[in-house]
Amino acid sequence: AAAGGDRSAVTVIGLGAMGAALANAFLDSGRPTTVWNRSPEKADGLVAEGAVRAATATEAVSASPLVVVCVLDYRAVHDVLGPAGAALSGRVLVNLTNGTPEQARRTAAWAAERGADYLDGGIMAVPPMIGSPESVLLYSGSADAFEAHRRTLEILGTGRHLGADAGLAPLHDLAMLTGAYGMFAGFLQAVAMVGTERAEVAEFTSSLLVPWLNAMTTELPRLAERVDTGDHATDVGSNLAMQAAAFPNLVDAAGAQGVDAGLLAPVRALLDRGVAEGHGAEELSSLVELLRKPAP
Ligand code: FVH
Repeated sequence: AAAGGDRSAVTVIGLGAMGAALANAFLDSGRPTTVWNRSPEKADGLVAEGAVRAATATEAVSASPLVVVCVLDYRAVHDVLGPAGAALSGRVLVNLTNGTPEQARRTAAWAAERGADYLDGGIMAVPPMIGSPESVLLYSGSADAFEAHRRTLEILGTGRHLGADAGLAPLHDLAMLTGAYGMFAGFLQAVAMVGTERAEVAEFTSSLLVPWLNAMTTELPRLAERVDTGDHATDVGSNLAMQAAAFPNLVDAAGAQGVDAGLLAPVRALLDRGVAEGHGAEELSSLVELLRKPAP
């Protein structure tokens, strides 16, 4: 079949929680799917569903025009693909392993030396979401390879190609994970604190915390516009000086409840620095300028 056509074959290397979900999605949509994993028994369920088990990573690479790799880290990518390098020639390698922009760029150069087109990818989903439109996958690298295999890649979820620089997908992936970890850190701190006075935190989370966080996320596009324009004049009456004055209460109350306030310390320090450097009358968005100019 033509690359990207309805029946074009695909290889999946790495069958951990995510790799197995990727292979399952290809199989469910009827694609001839070859799989390989360092621990071969992880392929058993997929083989029972119709996948072809490759004996080696090189055999797996050789089986399909499109090779998807999803292993723990980039060291594992190179452990697995190092011996298979020559077999990559003329194929498209899609690396969905989490890593840094620099690792992606180096791997793109490594793939190019072996005659392969390269796409780096960031999966913005957990394994059960794979195959649904809510699963978003960020790609960067060869635009031609993305277009050629778009229909196959969109089996996994909604695909977004961000540009020719292979580092762009991991940059955006890590930025989005940073946002998510900020939210999770806030959740952990909030329930640790309120849980000192409540028998459970589930009702607090669903009836109070989640609606509050949802309301706060509606502020983000407005703050992002401030970042883009560099105009941080406040129009909502929540300037940095007010926030810096109130923030110690979060720290003190946590401490008084016997809860570690360590997660809050860097935010407090950043607010204080914003005020000290003359941004007290401005919006929270002005702190981005400070983050881009780390304190000495
Ligand atoms: N699971 C998730 O929720 C997230 C969602 C977003 C994307 N991440 C990234 O996806 C990569 C794979 O994650 P995973 O969830 O599949 O991870 P594990 O279940 O721990 O499976 C790890 C696989 O990597 C293989 N592996 C590890 N080291 C080596 C190596 N040196 N040589 C060859 N293979 C290696 C491992 O093989 P085995 O232990 O079964 O033999 C698994 O196949 C990851 O980058 C996430 O950040 C997932």
